[in-house]
Order: sequence, then structure tokens, then C-alpha cells
Amino acid sequence: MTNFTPSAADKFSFGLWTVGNVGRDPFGEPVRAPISPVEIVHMLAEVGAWGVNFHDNDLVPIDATPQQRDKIVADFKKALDETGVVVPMATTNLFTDPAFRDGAFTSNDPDVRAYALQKTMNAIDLGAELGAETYVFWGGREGTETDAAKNPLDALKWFREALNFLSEYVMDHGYGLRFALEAKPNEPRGDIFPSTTGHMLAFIETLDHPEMVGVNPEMAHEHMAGLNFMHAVAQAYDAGKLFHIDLNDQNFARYDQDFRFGSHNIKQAFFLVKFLEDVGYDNPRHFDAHAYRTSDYEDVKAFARGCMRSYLVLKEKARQFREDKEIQALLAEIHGGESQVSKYSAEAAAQLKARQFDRVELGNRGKPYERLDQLVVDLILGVR
Ligand code: GCO
Ligand code: MN
Ligand code: MN
Repeated sequence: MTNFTPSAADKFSFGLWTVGNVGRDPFGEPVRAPISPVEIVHMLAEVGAWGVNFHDNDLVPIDATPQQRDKIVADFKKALDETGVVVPMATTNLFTDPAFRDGAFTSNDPDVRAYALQKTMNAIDLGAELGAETYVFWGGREGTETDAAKNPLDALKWFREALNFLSEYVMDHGYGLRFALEAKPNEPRGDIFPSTTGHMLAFIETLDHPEMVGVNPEMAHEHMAGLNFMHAVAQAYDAGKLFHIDLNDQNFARYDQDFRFGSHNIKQAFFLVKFLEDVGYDNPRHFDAHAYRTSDYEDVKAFARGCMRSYLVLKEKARQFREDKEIQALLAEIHGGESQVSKYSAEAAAQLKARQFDRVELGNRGKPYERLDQLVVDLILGVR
């Protein structure tokens, strides 16, 4: 039995914007005083996290002078060195500044699109300088409220051009970064594109350098779209594109709640963790969540510890699932032997056409999924 203490091997990371979230919402002012990136790194070390991620402007304010930038980066590096916290991922803020009111790479304004590229190149330099290996693209305002304003084909073309440009930029500089595209269906735009992980996976294949581009699926975002997150993650993994993951929690059919991982849909969180552990996922496990607005910073630490603890508890449950004799016996029964058809040949097709099936008997075969699922529920609830 483990004590659920996080270790570097778990690759648990948090964004500066997550534990540093000051609790502003559309209806209310901040409830927590801002804390510096250096303080956040120390807090993350204290709770046992492995990595810290940032948007360019989480670390360096958008209007900082080059001298201010250098001082901030030096202080941040010192905190990383002192604590051993690493920077696995970096990204660009392409949504806060009013310049991005109509999006960044997909703004209808070509000057804004060019500015977004310039800002991202600078942010990539910053990320690479701090050791990031993954660069996330979340299109915060890439979208519309009215389809009268923007043609999605133009938006896709502009987004593609931007990613192609930036891929070459990364290669040209020998940065070795991989891109991870993060989808979200809406908020803050009425509709954001591409809207789900599935859309992103299809889009990646249209790029000039698809091999360096994967996805960063987020649990809350797929839940906002009413989808099964684990299925999206599995499809990304199957495509060799699961470069990064944003873990949090969320009720269905709500705004982006960004709750503590494992706090709401425990069963879905279990199947997700089980999937990641079963396949041996080895990229960062990033908690893109924030503490309740009611929390003070002590409670923010409880939030961060809780994200990691729930992951590790569910990992232990996944191990129990694998070792549970009754569950495994049921699974063996359910899976019913080897596939009988795999590769096409004229002979295999002819044989299959000639075979007699007892359709009625096939239809009478029940599956003990209720029994199986209750065993899983008992396991998750801790009574097995
Ligand atoms: C959101 C997103 C962001 C991104 C972040 C990194 O809904 O606000 O999830 O938190 O993950 O910008 O790209
Ligand atoms: Mn989100
Ligand atoms: Mn996210």
C-alpha cells in the first residue's frame, strides 16, 4: 500500500496560472493577493510537484523592458535551481490583451495575425531557454460569436499557416520542441475552433510537419462538449499524438469549471488514470485547474496536493483492478477469444461469406456488464 506521495517519476506539473490564480471571475474581483512566479515555484516544491508551466506573460509582463525580462528570468531560474522544479511546457498568452479580441492566428486582422506570430516566436524562445520540451497552443479567442464575421475555412488556413511557420522556426533554431494543440468548444468565444481533440487530430494531418504536432486534451473541455474524455485521450494515444494532458474536473453542460482533479466525476477520472497507467503514458501530467474562489493560499496548497493525491489513489485502484481475480475472470469471459477476421484476402472473404451464423443465438448472448461495473464501483468506493 502506498502513501500516495508524489515523486518526480509521476511528472505532475501545474501552471503558474493555476496555483497562482487570484480568484477573479466574471462577477467578482480577485480574492487572493497575487504571488510572484518565484513564490509559486517554492509553493510547488513544497507540495511535491515536479514541474511548472507558464504562458509568456505569467512570467514576463507584456510591457516589460528587455532588462526587466532578463531579471525576472534570472530570478525564476534561480528558484528552479534551488527547488529542482523543472519547466516541461510553455505556451503563449494570445487571449488577454485587447489586441486579441477577435483571436490571434485566426483574427480577421492581418496585423494581429502577424503580431501573434511575433509574440509566439518570442515566447518559444523563452520556453526553450527555460528547458521546455512541449509547446502548447490553446486558441483562447480563435473563434466567433457570429458566423457572419468569419469563414471557418479562412480560420483553418490561417491557423495552419501559423503552425507551419512556427514549426520551421523551431527547427531552424534547433529547439527540439514538440507542439501540443489544445481544443475547447467555447468560452471565452461563443464558439472556438477547432473545438474538440478529435477535430485537432484531423487538423494535424493537414500540416507541413505533422510529426512534431500532437494534442493536449483537457478533461473539462471534452466534458463541456459532452464527450467521454478517456475516449478522446485513447484516440490521441492511438494516433501517437498524446504529447501532453490537462487534468482537472468538471460537471457536464457547464462553463469551464477547472475543478481539482478527481473532485467530481470520480468514475471517469478512474477510467482515465487506468488508461494512462495501462498504456504507460510517460509525458507530463499537468493539472490545469484552480482552487475554489473561497480558498486562501493554504487551501490552494490543499487543492494542489489533492489533485496529485487523487491521481495516485486512482492509480492504486487501477492496480487493484488489474489484480482483482473476480474482475479479471469476468473480463476473460467477456472477451471471448481471438479475433477471427483480420486481414483481407479473397479466400478469407469467400470463407466468411460461406459461413453459417446463428443470428438468433448471437442475439441471445447476454453480457455481465452490470456485475462487472458494480465490482468497479465497489472497488472505487473502497469496499472491495
Ligand atoms: C483554459 C485553458 C487554458 C490553457 C492554457 C495553456 O480553458 O483557460 O485550459 O488554461 O490550458 O492557456 O495553454
Ligand atoms: Mn480549460
Ligand atoms: Mn487547459
